[in-house]
Amino acid sequence: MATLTKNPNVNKWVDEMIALTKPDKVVWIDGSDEQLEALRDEAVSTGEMIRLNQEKLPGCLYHRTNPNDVARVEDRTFICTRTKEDAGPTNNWMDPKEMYAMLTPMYDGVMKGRTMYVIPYSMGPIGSPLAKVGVEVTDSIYVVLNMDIMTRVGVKAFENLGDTSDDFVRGLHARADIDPEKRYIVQFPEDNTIWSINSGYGGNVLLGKKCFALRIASFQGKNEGWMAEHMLILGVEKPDGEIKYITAAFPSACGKTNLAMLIPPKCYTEAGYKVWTVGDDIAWLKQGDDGKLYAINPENGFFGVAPGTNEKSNPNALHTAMKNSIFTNVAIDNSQNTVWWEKLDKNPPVDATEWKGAKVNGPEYIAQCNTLAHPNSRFTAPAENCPCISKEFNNPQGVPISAMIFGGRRASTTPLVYQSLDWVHGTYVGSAVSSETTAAAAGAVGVLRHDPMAMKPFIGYNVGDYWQHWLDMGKKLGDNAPKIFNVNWFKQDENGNFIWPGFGDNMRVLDWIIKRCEGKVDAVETAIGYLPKPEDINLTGIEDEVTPEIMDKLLKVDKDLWTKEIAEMRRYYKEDIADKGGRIPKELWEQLDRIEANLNK
Ligand code: GTP
Ligand code: SPV
Ligand code: MN
Repeated sequence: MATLTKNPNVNKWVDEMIALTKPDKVVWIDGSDEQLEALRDEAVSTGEMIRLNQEKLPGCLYHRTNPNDVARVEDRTFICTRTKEDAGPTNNWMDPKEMYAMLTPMYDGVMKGRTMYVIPYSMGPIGSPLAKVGVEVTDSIYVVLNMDIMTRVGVKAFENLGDTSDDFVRGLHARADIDPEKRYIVQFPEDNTIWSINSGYGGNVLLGKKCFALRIASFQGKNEGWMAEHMLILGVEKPDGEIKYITAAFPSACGKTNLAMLIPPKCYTEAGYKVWTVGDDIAWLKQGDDGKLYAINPENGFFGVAPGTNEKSNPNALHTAMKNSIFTNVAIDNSQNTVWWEKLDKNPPVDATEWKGAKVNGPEYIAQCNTLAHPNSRFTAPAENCPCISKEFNNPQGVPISAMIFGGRRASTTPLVYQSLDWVHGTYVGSAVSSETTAAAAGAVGVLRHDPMAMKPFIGYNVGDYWQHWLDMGKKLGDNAPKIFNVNWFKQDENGNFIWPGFGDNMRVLDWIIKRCEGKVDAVETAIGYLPKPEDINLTGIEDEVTPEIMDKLLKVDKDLWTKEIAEMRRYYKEDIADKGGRIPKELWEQLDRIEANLNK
């Protein structure tokens, strides 16, 4: 099939990829409904995808990945800059020449007997000055159909590129043998290039997402004066109609999709508050002509964690995924050919197919401590389905940001919410994010690890330079800089139960954050930042659950724990970052000194 663009840079690169991988057939994805429907039919006929109950789940498909291939693989993810120092201590690195030399034979002829799909796509609204173009070649229809939901795919994506520009990200993906020992997810930031092989799962292969929109884009953002962050974007509409926009960075599977689609408690909805979703995972941020910081969501859909999503926790996500969506590694309820996952409801299907494909008696199987759905099983759903999608979702200029939030899973130490003293301190707070690990990445779950700005797996260059870039952005923004906060929805009691109800009730914390931005509420200055006075968190309707004693625990700054926390940060900065080539700005060291001195006062 003929190429879809006159751009010689695109065509030359695609020809090179064809010569390397030697597919039997090449198909350019134009983005038309007919072409995509034909691909769905083909994937269903080969068994790659399963068509679900079309009455209950119209347009929905199911896909199961190899059980060895169910999450991002951070130990096999590389940033290949010319020098090791430029990749820095948080990334795996190899010399680009060596990496190309190692991978080229693996791709040689890898698509023989298969079809190569060439996917042009835009990250960001077509025509947006903040949008960027990518082209992914892949031998997976699953990738094509997911990219169609997650990005703006087809001929229209080339509009932004034009006929001569070379500014597009080149993504090469081949499934190969799904051999975990030969799996590589490799970014070459200086070449605008991504090579992925031996995986067929989500973030490893939907190259527009983490590989481009965070790893490559963070590198581009540093060079071009903007930011690519692992952040949701939401708008809080107040009773007077004004909408305040907030971003929040939490590590993978720590609540971004849930917060982005939050439904406020009754006392807020009745007063006229409403939350609108702009994005649930990634934000690209740039200073506007008026000096303020504006954010776009470069994505066009949601790749959300399925388990835990239900009519109570996140009805908006559930409804979003009820049509034209793809489900990966959830369970199938065979009696009606629908999907099920843990905590969807209290009635696991009796006649079930679990995520690995075995037919089981659901309840009995669960009783043996197995899960029907993989903990990192996901839905891929179009943003346009979302009942609370912001009317600014496609605004090419983005939305102005008033506050930025960091957070993570912390059983102790970190209070429910606090505000940083200023942008530099806020940058320190971001650098100090740590969180108990989840199933979103391969490896142990529940281990506390540092995850600066929730970007540890996604910073495409030296983490010290990344922190410097944050400081530089703050200088540029000056008085227009958003206020920076930290939250923790995951504080636990002695028995390991969460003491904050979370989900919709997180609105109560957003409310305080907005009032702080507007200068409408006081705070208590502590060594770690500004904390709410307990009476300033609205508990209407949950007074029984969140008693004054619990509120005390939620807002406590425990001197001993924080002294340990700061000591650990000092160790982290020195041993894990500075000693390993991380170029930490001196302003951040000074923050450590200041907090430590204040704790000892
Ligand atoms: P990625 O897509 O991996 O980047 O994840 P995410 O940050 O979007 O996380 P998501 O919103 O999908 O939430 C992941 C898990 O955290 C789910 O199991 C949720 O049920 C749980 N969760 C989300 N918000 C809260 C909360 O406020 N409190 C508690 N206790 N759990 C929450
Ligand atoms: C994450 O792990 O942060 C995700 C899912 O959003 S993935 O696209 O696989 O990275
Ligand atoms: Mn994510």
